[in-house]
Amino acid sequence: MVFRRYRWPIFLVVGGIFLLTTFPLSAHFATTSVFPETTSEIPKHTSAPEISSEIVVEDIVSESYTCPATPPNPAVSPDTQGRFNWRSIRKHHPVKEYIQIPLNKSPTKVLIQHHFEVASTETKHKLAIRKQAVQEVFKRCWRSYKARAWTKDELAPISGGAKDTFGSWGATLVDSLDTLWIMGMKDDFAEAVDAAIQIDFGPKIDGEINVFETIIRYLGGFLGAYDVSGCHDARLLHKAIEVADMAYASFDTPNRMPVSRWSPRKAVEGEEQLPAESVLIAEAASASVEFTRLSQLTGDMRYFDAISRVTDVLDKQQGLTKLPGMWPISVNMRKPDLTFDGFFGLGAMADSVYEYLPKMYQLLGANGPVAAQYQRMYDYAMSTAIAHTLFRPMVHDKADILIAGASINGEREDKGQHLVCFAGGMLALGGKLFDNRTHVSIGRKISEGCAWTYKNAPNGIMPEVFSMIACPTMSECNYTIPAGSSPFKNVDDGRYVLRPEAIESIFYMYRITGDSKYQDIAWEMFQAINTHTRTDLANAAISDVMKTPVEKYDSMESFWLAETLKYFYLIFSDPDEISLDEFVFNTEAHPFRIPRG
Ligand code: DMJ
Repeated sequence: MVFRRYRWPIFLVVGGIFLLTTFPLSAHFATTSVFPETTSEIPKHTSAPEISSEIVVEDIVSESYTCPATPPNPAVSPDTQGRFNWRSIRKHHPVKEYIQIPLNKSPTKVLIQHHFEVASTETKHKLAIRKQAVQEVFKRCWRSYKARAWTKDELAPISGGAKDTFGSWGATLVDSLDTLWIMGMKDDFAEAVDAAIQIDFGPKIDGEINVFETIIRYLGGFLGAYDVSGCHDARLLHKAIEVADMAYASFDTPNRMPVSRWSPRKAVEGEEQLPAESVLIAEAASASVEFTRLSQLTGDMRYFDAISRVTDVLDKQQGLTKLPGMWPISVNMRKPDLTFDGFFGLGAMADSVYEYLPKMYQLLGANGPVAAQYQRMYDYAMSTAIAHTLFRPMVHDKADILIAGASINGEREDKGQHLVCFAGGMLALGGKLFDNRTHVSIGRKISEGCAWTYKNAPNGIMPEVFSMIACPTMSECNYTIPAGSSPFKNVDDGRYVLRPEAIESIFYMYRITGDSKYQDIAWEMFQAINTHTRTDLANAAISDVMKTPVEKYDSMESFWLAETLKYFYLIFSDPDEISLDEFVFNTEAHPFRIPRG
Protein backbone atom coordinates (compact mmCIF):
# COMPACT_ATOMS: atom_id res chain seq x y z
CA MET A 1 0.00 0.00 0.00
CA VAL A 2 1.41 3.35 -0.97
CA PHE A 3 1.50 6.03 1.68
CA ARG A 4 -0.52 9.04 0.70
CA ARG A 5 0.32 12.02 2.84
CA TYR A 6 -2.80 13.97 3.53
CA ARG A 7 -2.94 17.54 2.35
CA TRP A 8 -3.53 20.45 4.65
CA PRO A 9 -6.16 22.83 3.35
CA ILE A 10 -5.00 26.28 2.37
CA PHE A 11 -7.69 27.96 4.36
CA LEU A 12 -7.89 28.02 8.11
CA VAL A 13 -11.09 26.88 9.70
CA VAL A 14 -11.62 28.74 12.90
CA GLY A 15 -14.30 26.95 14.84
CA GLY A 16 -16.25 28.83 17.45
CA ILE A 17 -15.70 27.01 20.69
CA PHE A 18 -18.65 27.50 22.97
CA LEU A 19 -18.07 26.48 26.51
CA LEU A 20 -20.98 25.68 28.71
CA THR A 21 -20.73 24.88 32.30
CA THR A 22 -21.12 21.28 33.28
CA PHE A 23 -21.02 17.74 32.07
CA PRO A 24 -24.19 15.75 32.42
CA LEU A 25 -24.11 12.43 34.16
CA SER A 26 -22.31 10.02 31.90
CA ALA A 27 -24.76 9.24 29.14
CA HIS A 28 -24.25 5.54 29.23
CA PHE A 29 -25.18 5.43 32.88
CA ALA A 30 -28.40 7.29 32.39
CA THR A 31 -31.28 4.87 32.13
CA THR A 32 -34.22 7.20 32.56
CA SER A 33 -35.76 10.40 31.36
CA VAL A 34 -34.03 10.98 28.02
CA PHE A 35 -37.18 10.58 26.01
CA PRO A 36 -38.25 12.05 22.75
CA GLU A 37 -39.24 15.61 22.38
CA THR A 38 -40.02 15.05 18.73
CA THR A 39 -41.37 12.00 17.04
CA SER A 40 -40.32 11.73 13.46
CA GLU A 41 -42.37 10.21 10.70
CA ILE A 42 -42.26 6.56 9.70
CA PRO A 43 -38.80 5.91 8.27
CA LYS A 44 -38.61 6.39 4.55
CA HIS A 45 -35.84 3.85 4.24
CA THR A 46 -37.07 0.38 4.91
CA SER A 47 -34.37 -1.44 3.02
CA ALA A 48 -30.69 -1.03 2.26
CA PRO A 49 -29.75 2.40 0.97
CA GLU A 50 -29.12 2.69 -2.73
CA ILE A 51 -25.55 2.22 -3.77
CA SER A 52 -23.96 4.06 -6.64
CA SER A 53 -22.66 1.78 -9.35
CA GLU A 54 -19.12 3.05 -9.01
CA ILE A 55 -17.57 1.36 -5.99
CA VAL A 56 -14.60 3.17 -4.58
CA VAL A 57 -12.44 1.23 -2.17
CA GLU A 58 -9.88 3.54 -0.64
CA ASP A 59 -6.81 2.48 1.26
CA ILE A 60 -6.76 3.88 4.70
CA VAL A 61 -3.79 3.51 6.94
CA SER A 62 -0.32 4.44 6.00
CA GLU A 63 2.34 1.77 6.22
CA SER A 64 4.83 4.54 6.57
CA TYR A 65 4.57 5.69 10.13
CA THR A 66 6.92 7.45 12.46
CA CYS A 67 5.45 6.34 15.80
CA PRO A 68 8.26 5.63 18.27
CA ALA A 69 9.10 2.00 19.00
CA THR A 70 10.19 2.94 22.51
CA PRO A 71 9.28 5.97 24.65
CA PRO A 72 11.30 9.04 23.55
CA ASN A 73 14.10 10.25 25.80
CA PRO A 74 14.09 13.13 26.66
CA ALA A 75 10.33 13.31 26.94
CA VAL A 76 8.24 15.46 24.61
CA SER A 77 7.45 18.83 26.23
CA PRO A 78 3.96 20.28 25.90
CA ASP A 79 3.29 23.00 23.37
CA THR A 80 -0.03 24.64 24.17
CA GLN A 81 0.37 27.40 21.55
CA GLY A 82 -0.14 30.04 24.20
CA ARG A 83 -3.25 28.42 25.65
CA PHE A 84 -3.58 27.43 29.32
CA ASN A 85 -0.89 25.03 30.54
CA TRP A 86 -2.34 22.62 33.09
CA ARG A 87 1.15 21.81 34.36
CA SER A 88 1.41 25.31 35.76
CA ILE A 89 -1.24 24.93 38.49
CA ARG A 90 -0.33 24.40 42.14
CA LYS A 91 0.28 20.76 43.07
CA HIS A 92 -0.92 19.57 46.46
CA HIS A 93 0.52 16.06 46.37
CA PRO A 94 3.41 15.92 43.92
CA VAL A 95 4.88 12.56 42.99
CA LYS A 96 8.53 12.17 43.94
CA GLU A 97 9.40 9.40 41.53
CA TYR A 98 7.33 8.24 38.60
CA ILE A 99 6.59 4.57 38.02
CA GLN A 100 8.15 3.75 34.65
CA ILE A 101 6.90 1.59 31.80
CA PRO A 102 9.32 -1.33 32.08
CA LEU A 103 11.74 -1.48 29.18
CA ASN A 104 10.47 -4.44 27.24
CA LYS A 105 13.47 -5.80 25.40
CA SER A 106 11.52 -8.55 23.71
CA PRO A 107 7.94 -7.46 23.08
CA THR A 108 5.96 -10.39 21.78
CA LYS A 109 3.66 -10.05 18.81
CA VAL A 110 0.71 -12.24 19.67
CA LEU A 111 -1.22 -12.83 16.47
CA ILE A 112 -4.88 -12.12 17.08
CA GLN A 113 -6.30 -12.13 13.60
CA HIS A 114 -7.30 -15.11 11.54
CA HIS A 115 -5.03 -15.76 8.57
CA PHE A 116 -7.31 -14.57 5.78
CA GLU A 117 -7.12 -15.90 2.22
CA VAL A 118 -7.52 -13.43 -0.64
CA ALA A 119 -11.25 -12.91 -1.21
CA SER A 120 -12.90 -13.73 -4.53
CA THR A 121 -13.85 -10.88 -6.87
CA GLU A 122 -17.51 -11.51 -6.12
CA THR A 123 -16.95 -11.29 -2.36
CA LYS A 124 -14.82 -8.18 -2.76
CA HIS A 125 -17.58 -6.52 -4.74
CA LYS A 126 -20.26 -7.45 -2.18
CA LEU A 127 -18.14 -6.11 0.67
CA ALA A 128 -17.31 -2.93 -1.21
CA ILE A 129 -21.03 -2.25 -1.63
CA ARG A 130 -21.63 -2.76 2.08
CA LYS A 131 -18.65 -0.64 3.02
CA GLN A 132 -19.81 2.15 0.78
CA ALA A 133 -23.28 1.99 2.33
CA VAL A 134 -21.76 2.52 5.78
CA GLN A 135 -19.58 5.31 4.49
CA GLU A 136 -22.60 7.05 2.95
CA VAL A 137 -24.38 7.03 6.30
CA PHE A 138 -21.29 8.43 8.00
CA LYS A 139 -20.83 11.11 5.34
CA ARG A 140 -24.43 12.22 5.66
CA CYS A 141 -24.15 12.57 9.44
CA TRP A 142 -20.82 14.35 9.09
CA ARG A 143 -22.20 16.82 6.56
CA SER A 144 -25.10 17.65 8.88
CA TYR A 145 -22.78 17.98 11.88
CA LYS A 146 -20.59 20.34 9.87
CA ALA A 147 -23.51 22.40 8.62
CA ARG A 148 -25.46 22.65 11.86
CA ALA A 149 -23.34 21.80 14.89
CA TRP A 150 -19.71 22.40 13.90
CA THR A 151 -17.43 22.39 16.97
CA LYS A 152 -20.37 21.62 19.28
CA ASP A 153 -20.49 18.36 21.20
CA GLU A 154 -23.39 16.83 19.27
CA LEU A 155 -25.74 17.34 16.39
CA ALA A 156 -29.42 17.12 17.31
CA PRO A 157 -30.40 14.81 14.43
CA ILE A 158 -34.11 15.58 14.26
CA SER A 159 -34.40 19.29 15.04
CA GLY A 160 -31.07 20.09 13.39
CA GLY A 161 -29.81 21.99 16.42
CA ALA A 162 -26.62 21.53 18.35
CA LYS A 163 -25.97 20.29 21.89
CA ASP A 164 -23.17 20.61 24.38
CA THR A 165 -23.13 17.49 26.50
CA PHE A 166 -19.49 16.54 27.13
CA GLY A 167 -17.56 19.61 28.21
CA SER A 168 -18.54 21.81 25.25
CA TRP A 169 -15.21 21.23 23.56
CA GLY A 170 -16.62 19.57 20.43
CA ALA A 171 -16.99 15.90 21.40
CA THR A 172 -18.22 14.78 17.97
CA LEU A 173 -15.45 16.71 16.21
CA VAL A 174 -12.65 15.04 18.18
CA ASP A 175 -14.33 11.64 18.53
CA SER A 176 -14.75 11.40 14.72
CA LEU A 177 -11.22 12.30 13.64
CA ASP A 178 -9.82 8.80 13.20
CA THR A 179 -13.01 7.54 11.54
CA LEU A 180 -12.62 10.29 8.94
CA TRP A 181 -9.10 9.08 8.29
CA ILE A 182 -10.08 5.41 8.22
CA MET A 183 -12.92 6.09 5.78
CA GLY A 184 -10.50 7.84 3.45
CA MET A 185 -12.08 11.29 3.95
CA LYS A 186 -8.69 12.93 4.06
CA ASP A 187 -9.75 16.49 3.24
CA ASP A 188 -12.45 16.38 5.91
CA PHE A 189 -9.88 14.94 8.29
CA ALA A 190 -7.48 17.81 7.61
CA GLU A 191 -10.25 20.36 8.06
CA ALA A 192 -11.41 18.72 11.30
CA VAL A 193 -7.86 18.57 12.68
CA ASP A 194 -7.40 22.26 11.94
CA ALA A 195 -10.55 23.00 13.93
CA ALA A 196 -9.82 20.55 16.74
CA ILE A 197 -6.38 21.94 17.49
CA GLN A 198 -8.00 25.32 18.25
CA ILE A 199 -9.99 23.85 21.16
CA ASP A 200 -9.26 25.59 24.42
CA PHE A 201 -9.10 23.11 27.30
CA GLY A 202 -8.39 25.93 29.75
CA PRO A 203 -10.32 26.29 33.02
CA LYS A 204 -13.36 28.05 31.60
CA ILE A 205 -15.86 25.50 32.78
CA ASP A 206 -17.52 26.39 36.02
CA GLY A 207 -19.03 23.07 37.02
CA GLU A 208 -17.60 19.57 37.28
CA ILE A 209 -16.36 17.59 34.34
CA ASN A 210 -16.59 13.84 33.91
CA VAL A 211 -12.91 12.94 33.69
CA PHE A 212 -13.60 9.44 32.33
CA GLU A 213 -15.62 10.71 29.38
CA THR A 214 -13.01 13.39 28.72
CA ILE A 215 -10.28 10.76 28.59
CA ILE A 216 -12.03 8.19 26.41
CA ARG A 217 -13.51 10.64 23.89
CA TYR A 218 -11.08 13.58 23.73
CA LEU A 219 -7.73 12.11 24.74
CA GLY A 220 -8.65 8.86 22.95
CA GLY A 221 -9.77 10.86 19.92
CA PHE A 222 -6.52 12.79 19.57
CA LEU A 223 -4.34 9.72 20.19
CA GLY A 224 -6.32 7.59 17.72
CA ALA A 225 -6.05 10.30 15.05
CA TYR A 226 -2.33 10.67 15.68
CA ASP A 227 -1.70 6.90 15.53
CA VAL A 228 -3.82 5.99 12.50
CA SER A 229 -2.39 8.88 10.47
CA GLY A 230 1.13 7.59 11.11
CA CYS A 231 2.26 9.91 13.94
CA HIS A 232 3.16 12.61 11.41
CA ASP A 233 1.17 15.52 12.79
CA ALA A 234 2.72 16.68 16.07
CA ARG A 235 -0.19 19.07 16.62
CA LEU A 236 -2.38 16.05 17.46
CA LEU A 237 0.12 14.75 19.99
CA HIS A 238 0.39 18.16 21.64
CA LYS A 239 -3.37 18.39 21.80
CA ALA A 240 -3.46 14.97 23.45
CA ILE A 241 -0.92 16.19 26.00
CA GLU A 242 -2.98 19.34 26.63
CA VAL A 243 -6.18 17.46 27.45
CA ALA A 244 -4.30 14.73 29.34
CA ASP A 245 -2.58 17.32 31.52
CA MET A 246 -5.99 18.60 32.55
CA ALA A 247 -7.19 15.06 33.32
CA TYR A 248 -3.93 14.31 35.11
CA ALA A 249 -4.55 17.20 37.50
CA SER A 250 -7.57 15.25 38.82
CA PHE A 251 -5.11 12.70 40.26
CA ASP A 252 -3.55 15.31 42.58
CA THR A 253 -5.05 13.87 45.76
CA PRO A 254 -3.54 12.53 49.01
CA ASN A 255 -3.63 8.90 47.84
CA ARG A 256 -3.19 9.75 44.13
CA MET A 257 -6.60 8.23 43.29
CA PRO A 258 -8.49 10.39 40.79
CA VAL A 259 -11.46 12.68 41.38
CA SER A 260 -13.96 11.39 38.82
CA ARG A 261 -16.28 14.41 38.80
CA TRP A 262 -13.74 17.17 39.05
CA SER A 263 -13.87 20.95 38.93
CA PRO A 264 -11.24 22.61 36.71
CA ARG A 265 -12.01 25.97 38.28
CA LYS A 266 -11.40 24.73 41.83
CA ALA A 267 -8.17 23.11 40.70
CA VAL A 268 -6.90 26.36 39.20
CA GLU A 269 -7.91 28.31 42.30
CA GLY A 270 -5.78 25.94 44.36
CA GLU A 271 -8.70 24.31 46.14
CA GLU A 272 -8.02 20.72 47.16
CA GLN A 273 -10.43 18.11 45.74
CA LEU A 274 -10.77 14.62 47.14
CA PRO A 275 -11.71 11.32 45.48
CA ALA A 276 -15.34 10.41 46.10
CA GLU A 277 -16.43 7.97 48.79
CA SER A 278 -18.85 6.40 46.37
CA VAL A 279 -17.94 6.39 42.72
CA LEU A 280 -18.54 4.16 39.72
CA ILE A 281 -15.63 1.80 39.19
CA ALA A 282 -15.58 2.40 35.41
CA GLU A 283 -15.10 6.12 35.98
CA ALA A 284 -12.45 5.68 38.62
CA ALA A 285 -10.27 3.06 36.98
CA SER A 286 -10.47 3.13 33.17
CA ALA A 287 -7.69 5.46 32.04
CA SER A 288 -4.97 2.84 31.70
CA VAL A 289 -4.93 2.34 27.92
CA GLU A 290 -5.03 6.07 27.06
CA PHE A 291 -2.48 7.12 29.69
CA THR A 292 -0.11 4.28 28.81
CA ARG A 293 -0.25 5.08 25.11
CA LEU A 294 0.47 8.73 25.86
CA SER A 295 3.50 7.78 27.98
CA GLN A 296 4.71 5.50 25.19
CA LEU A 297 4.41 8.32 22.64
CA THR A 298 5.87 11.11 24.77
CA GLY A 299 8.33 9.36 27.08
CA ASP A 300 6.64 11.26 29.90
CA MET A 301 5.90 8.76 32.64
CA ARG A 302 3.57 10.89 34.75
CA TYR A 303 0.54 9.39 32.94
CA PHE A 304 1.68 5.79 33.27
CA ASP A 305 2.53 6.48 36.91
CA ALA A 306 -0.97 7.81 37.57
CA ILE A 307 -2.80 4.79 36.27
CA SER A 308 -0.32 2.27 37.68
CA ARG A 309 -1.21 3.42 41.17
CA VAL A 310 -4.91 2.81 40.45
CA THR A 311 -4.14 -0.61 38.94
CA ASP A 312 -2.16 -1.56 42.05
CA VAL A 313 -5.17 -0.76 44.24
CA LEU A 314 -7.43 -2.88 42.02
CA ASP A 315 -4.87 -5.68 42.15
CA LYS A 316 -4.51 -5.59 45.95
CA GLN A 317 -8.25 -5.62 46.58
CA GLN A 318 -9.33 -7.99 43.80
CA GLY A 319 -9.51 -10.96 46.15
CA LEU A 320 -11.08 -9.04 49.04
CA THR A 321 -14.40 -8.04 47.49
CA LYS A 322 -17.79 -9.65 48.11
CA LEU A 323 -17.32 -11.53 44.84
CA PRO A 324 -13.56 -12.16 44.79
CA GLY A 325 -12.08 -11.65 41.36
CA MET A 326 -14.49 -8.87 40.40
CA TRP A 327 -14.78 -5.29 41.63
CA PRO A 328 -18.19 -3.91 42.52
CA ILE A 329 -19.91 -1.11 40.64
CA SER A 330 -19.61 1.33 43.52
CA VAL A 331 -16.26 1.94 45.23
CA ASN A 332 -14.72 4.34 47.73
CA MET A 333 -11.62 5.86 46.16
CA ARG A 334 -10.96 8.13 49.12
CA LYS A 335 -9.86 5.32 51.42
CA PRO A 336 -9.52 3.50 48.91
CA ASP A 337 -11.98 0.67 49.64
CA LEU A 338 -13.33 -1.46 46.82
CA THR A 339 -14.99 -4.06 49.02
CA PHE A 340 -18.26 -2.72 50.45
CA ASP A 341 -20.74 -2.99 47.55
CA GLY A 342 -22.50 -6.20 46.50
CA PHE A 343 -23.42 -5.32 42.90
CA PHE A 344 -21.14 -6.85 40.24
CA GLY A 345 -21.26 -7.18 36.46
CA LEU A 346 -19.27 -6.74 33.28
CA GLY A 347 -21.72 -4.19 31.90
CA ALA A 348 -22.71 -0.59 32.59
CA MET A 349 -20.65 1.30 35.13
CA ALA A 350 -17.89 -1.33 35.26
CA ASP A 351 -17.32 -2.39 31.63
CA SER A 352 -14.07 -0.69 30.61
CA VAL A 353 -12.23 -1.69 33.79
CA TYR A 354 -12.42 -5.32 32.62
CA GLU A 355 -12.04 -4.45 28.93
CA TYR A 356 -8.71 -2.74 29.59
CA LEU A 357 -7.05 -5.70 31.35
CA PRO A 358 -6.26 -7.76 28.21
CA LYS A 359 -5.81 -4.59 26.16
CA MET A 360 -3.10 -3.34 28.53
CA TYR A 361 -1.32 -6.67 28.20
CA GLN A 362 -1.34 -6.30 24.43
CA LEU A 363 -0.36 -2.61 24.43
CA LEU A 364 2.60 -3.37 26.70
CA GLY A 365 3.97 -5.90 24.24
CA ALA A 366 2.64 -9.03 25.97
CA ASN A 367 5.76 -9.36 28.00
CA GLY A 368 7.31 -8.19 31.25
CA PRO A 369 6.08 -7.83 34.83
CA VAL A 370 3.34 -5.25 34.23
CA ALA A 371 1.86 -7.16 31.30
CA ALA A 372 1.90 -10.24 33.56
CA GLN A 373 0.06 -8.29 36.26
CA TYR A 374 -2.73 -7.40 33.81
CA GLN A 375 -2.91 -11.01 32.60
CA ARG A 376 -3.27 -12.27 36.16
CA MET A 377 -5.99 -9.74 36.94
CA TYR A 378 -7.84 -10.59 33.72
CA ASP A 379 -7.73 -14.34 34.41
CA TYR A 380 -9.03 -13.91 37.94
CA ALA A 381 -11.77 -11.48 36.89
CA MET A 382 -12.96 -13.63 34.03
CA SER A 383 -13.10 -16.88 35.98
CA THR A 384 -15.38 -15.13 38.49
CA ALA A 385 -17.48 -13.39 35.83
CA ILE A 386 -17.96 -16.61 33.88
CA ALA A 387 -19.00 -18.56 36.96
CA HIS A 388 -21.29 -15.94 38.49
CA THR A 389 -22.72 -13.62 35.87
CA LEU A 390 -23.23 -15.52 32.61
CA PHE A 391 -26.35 -17.47 31.77
CA ARG A 392 -27.77 -19.35 28.85
CA PRO A 393 -31.18 -17.96 27.89
CA MET A 394 -34.05 -20.30 27.15
CA VAL A 395 -34.97 -19.45 23.57
CA HIS A 396 -37.44 -20.98 21.14
CA ASP A 397 -34.84 -22.03 18.56
CA LYS A 398 -32.51 -23.58 21.15
CA ALA A 399 -29.64 -21.33 20.09
CA ASP A 400 -26.44 -22.09 21.98
CA ILE A 401 -25.83 -18.55 23.18
CA LEU A 402 -24.90 -16.75 26.39
CA ILE A 403 -25.99 -13.50 28.00
CA ALA A 404 -23.80 -11.62 30.45
CA GLY A 405 -25.96 -10.72 33.44
CA ALA A 406 -25.00 -9.45 36.88
CA SER A 407 -24.53 -10.66 40.46
CA ILE A 408 -26.31 -8.84 43.26
CA ASN A 409 -25.46 -9.85 46.81
CA GLY A 410 -24.53 -13.33 45.66
CA GLU A 411 -27.61 -13.88 43.45
CA ARG A 412 -27.30 -13.95 39.68
CA GLU A 413 -29.53 -11.43 37.93
CA ASP A 414 -30.70 -12.73 34.54
CA LYS A 415 -30.69 -9.43 32.73
CA GLY A 416 -28.93 -8.50 29.55
CA GLN A 417 -27.97 -5.03 28.36
CA HIS A 418 -26.60 -3.57 25.18
CA LEU A 419 -23.58 -2.15 26.97
CA VAL A 420 -22.37 -5.58 28.09
CA CYS A 421 -22.21 -6.90 24.52
CA PHE A 422 -18.59 -5.69 24.34
CA ALA A 423 -17.72 -8.66 26.60
CA GLY A 424 -17.95 -11.08 23.67
CA GLY A 425 -15.11 -9.29 21.88
CA MET A 426 -13.13 -8.90 25.09
CA LEU A 427 -13.21 -12.63 25.88
CA ALA A 428 -12.37 -13.56 22.30
CA LEU A 429 -9.42 -11.15 22.38
CA GLY A 430 -8.31 -12.38 25.82
CA GLY A 431 -8.67 -15.98 24.67
CA LYS A 432 -6.36 -15.32 21.71
CA LEU A 433 -3.84 -13.38 23.79
CA PHE A 434 -3.63 -16.00 26.51
CA ASP A 435 -4.21 -19.07 24.37
CA ASN A 436 -7.45 -19.90 26.13
CA ARG A 437 -9.91 -21.58 23.76
CA THR A 438 -12.65 -21.61 26.35
CA HIS A 439 -12.60 -17.83 26.46
CA VAL A 440 -12.78 -17.59 22.67
CA SER A 441 -15.73 -19.95 22.71
CA ILE A 442 -17.51 -18.05 25.49
CA GLY A 443 -16.76 -14.80 23.66
CA ARG A 444 -18.38 -16.27 20.57
CA LYS A 445 -21.51 -17.30 22.49
CA ILE A 446 -21.88 -13.87 24.10
CA SER A 447 -21.38 -12.12 20.74
CA GLU A 448 -23.90 -14.43 19.11
CA GLY A 449 -26.27 -13.89 22.04
CA CYS A 450 -26.26 -10.19 21.21
CA ALA A 451 -26.74 -10.92 17.51
CA TRP A 452 -29.60 -13.26 18.43
CA THR A 453 -31.40 -10.56 20.41
CA TYR A 454 -31.01 -8.16 17.49
CA LYS A 455 -32.44 -10.69 15.08
CA ASN A 456 -35.34 -11.69 17.31
CA ALA A 457 -36.36 -8.24 18.52
CA PRO A 458 -39.37 -6.87 16.60
CA ASN A 459 -37.43 -4.29 14.60
CA GLY A 460 -34.11 -6.09 14.45
CA ILE A 461 -32.48 -3.98 17.18
CA MET A 462 -31.86 -5.10 20.75
CA PRO A 463 -33.13 -2.99 23.65
CA GLU A 464 -30.90 -1.27 26.17
CA VAL A 465 -31.86 -3.52 29.14
CA PHE A 466 -34.02 -6.66 29.22
CA SER A 467 -34.47 -9.88 31.15
CA MET A 468 -34.69 -13.44 29.81
CA ILE A 469 -35.52 -16.84 31.27
CA ALA A 470 -32.32 -18.68 32.15
CA CYS A 471 -31.61 -22.34 31.46
CA PRO A 472 -30.58 -24.34 34.55
CA THR A 473 -26.97 -24.51 33.37
CA MET A 474 -24.93 -23.26 30.43
CA SER A 475 -25.01 -26.69 28.82
CA GLU A 476 -28.51 -28.05 29.56
CA CYS A 477 -31.93 -26.62 28.91
CA ASN A 478 -35.43 -28.06 28.74
CA TYR A 479 -36.66 -25.47 26.21
CA THR A 480 -40.23 -24.93 27.25
CA ILE A 481 -40.47 -21.66 25.35
CA PRO A 482 -43.03 -21.94 22.54
CA ALA A 483 -42.07 -20.65 19.11
CA GLY A 484 -43.48 -17.20 18.43
CA SER A 485 -43.31 -15.99 22.03
CA SER A 486 -41.42 -12.81 22.90
CA PRO A 487 -37.66 -13.27 23.13
CA PHE A 488 -37.67 -11.25 26.36
CA LYS A 489 -39.25 -11.97 29.72
CA ASN A 490 -39.30 -8.24 30.30
CA VAL A 491 -37.89 -5.13 28.64
CA ASP A 492 -36.70 -2.79 31.38
CA ASP A 493 -35.39 -0.10 29.02
CA GLY A 494 -36.43 -0.23 25.38
CA ARG A 495 -34.13 2.47 24.05
CA TYR A 496 -31.46 2.05 21.40
CA VAL A 497 -29.11 5.00 21.63
CA LEU A 498 -26.92 4.19 18.60
CA ARG A 499 -24.52 2.17 20.73
CA PRO A 500 -21.66 0.12 19.28
CA GLU A 501 -21.13 -2.85 21.62
CA ALA A 502 -22.95 -5.54 19.60
CA ILE A 503 -21.24 -4.73 16.29
CA GLU A 504 -17.98 -4.28 18.21
CA SER A 505 -18.05 -7.92 19.34
CA ILE A 506 -19.22 -9.17 15.95
CA PHE A 507 -16.25 -7.30 14.43
CA TYR A 508 -13.84 -9.01 16.85
CA MET A 509 -15.37 -12.42 16.10
CA TYR A 510 -14.93 -11.87 12.37
CA ARG A 511 -11.32 -10.71 12.63
CA ILE A 512 -10.46 -13.55 15.06
CA THR A 513 -12.26 -16.48 13.42
CA GLY A 514 -12.40 -15.35 9.78
CA ASP A 515 -15.97 -16.69 9.59
CA SER A 516 -17.83 -14.61 6.99
CA LYS A 517 -21.16 -15.30 8.68
CA TYR A 518 -20.25 -12.43 11.01
CA GLN A 519 -20.14 -10.06 8.03
CA ASP A 520 -23.65 -11.16 7.10
CA ILE A 521 -24.84 -10.69 10.68
CA ALA A 522 -23.27 -7.22 10.64
CA TRP A 523 -24.98 -6.33 7.38
CA GLU A 524 -28.39 -7.28 8.77
CA MET A 525 -27.74 -5.30 11.93
CA PHE A 526 -26.58 -2.30 9.95
CA GLN A 527 -29.65 -2.28 7.73
CA ALA A 528 -32.02 -2.57 10.69
CA ILE A 529 -30.26 0.20 12.59
CA ASN A 530 -30.04 2.55 9.62
CA THR A 531 -33.63 1.93 8.58
CA HIS A 532 -35.06 2.69 11.99
CA THR A 533 -32.76 5.47 13.14
CA ARG A 534 -32.45 7.50 9.95
CA THR A 535 -33.76 11.07 10.04
CA ASP A 536 -33.81 13.75 7.37
CA LEU A 537 -30.39 14.86 8.56
CA ALA A 538 -28.57 12.01 10.24
CA ASN A 539 -29.44 9.15 12.61
CA ALA A 540 -31.27 9.40 15.92
CA ALA A 541 -31.69 7.33 19.07
CA ILE A 542 -34.87 5.25 19.48
CA SER A 543 -37.02 5.52 22.60
CA ASP A 544 -38.55 2.03 22.36
CA VAL A 545 -37.29 -0.62 19.98
CA MET A 546 -40.22 -2.86 20.91
CA LYS A 547 -42.76 -0.52 19.27
CA THR A 548 -43.54 -0.62 15.57
CA PRO A 549 -42.98 1.85 14.09
CA VAL A 550 -40.22 2.89 16.44
CA GLU A 551 -40.14 6.41 17.85
CA LYS A 552 -36.96 8.40 17.57
CA TYR A 553 -35.70 11.17 19.79
CA ASP A 554 -33.37 14.03 19.14
CA SER A 555 -30.04 12.54 20.16
CA MET A 556 -26.95 11.33 18.32
CA GLU A 557 -24.09 10.74 20.73
CA SER A 558 -20.57 11.10 19.42
CA PHE A 559 -19.95 7.35 19.71
CA TRP A 560 -22.23 6.76 16.69
CA LEU A 561 -19.54 8.26 14.45
CA ALA A 562 -16.57 7.29 16.63
CA GLU A 563 -17.50 3.67 17.27
CA THR A 564 -20.64 2.20 15.75
CA LEU A 565 -20.07 3.24 12.14
CA LYS A 566 -16.33 2.60 12.43
CA TYR A 567 -16.86 -1.05 13.43
CA PHE A 568 -19.47 -1.50 10.69
CA TYR A 569 -17.05 -0.04 8.16
CA LEU A 570 -14.09 -2.11 9.31
CA ILE A 571 -15.91 -5.45 9.30
CA PHE A 572 -16.46 -5.00 5.55
CA SER A 573 -12.91 -3.73 4.94
CA ASP A 574 -9.74 -5.61 4.13
CA PRO A 575 -8.72 -7.27 7.42
CA ASP A 576 -5.34 -5.53 7.20
CA GLU A 577 -7.08 -2.22 7.72
CA ILE A 578 -6.61 -1.48 11.43
CA SER A 579 -5.45 -5.02 12.04
CA LEU A 580 -5.90 -6.35 15.57
CA ASP A 581 -2.28 -7.49 15.30
CA GLU A 582 -1.16 -3.86 15.01
CA PHE A 583 -3.72 -1.84 16.97
CA VAL A 584 -5.55 -1.85 20.29
CA PHE A 585 -8.91 -0.07 20.40
CA ASN A 586 -9.69 2.07 23.41
CA THR A 587 -13.20 1.79 24.83
CA GLU A 588 -14.39 4.54 22.47
CA ALA A 589 -13.01 2.60 19.44
CA HIS A 590 -9.95 4.78 18.96
CA PRO A 591 -7.16 2.60 17.54
CA PHE A 592 -3.78 2.90 19.27
CA ARG A 593 -0.72 1.46 17.62
CA ILE A 594 1.05 -1.32 19.52
CA PRO A 595 4.73 -0.35 19.70
CA ARG A 596 7.19 -2.80 18.20
CA GLY A 597 10.63 -2.60 19.78
C1 DMJ B 1 -18.91 4.54 24.88
O1 DMJ B 1 -18.81 5.88 25.23
C2 DMJ B 1 -17.79 3.73 25.45
O2 DMJ B 1 -17.73 2.54 24.72
C3 DMJ B 1 -17.96 3.46 26.91
O3 DMJ B 1 -16.96 2.64 27.44
C4 DMJ B 1 -19.29 2.84 27.21
N1 DMJ B 1 -20.21 2.93 26.18
C5 DMJ B 1 -20.27 4.03 25.30
C6 DMJ B 1 -21.07 3.65 24.07
O4 DMJ B 1 -22.13 2.85 24.32
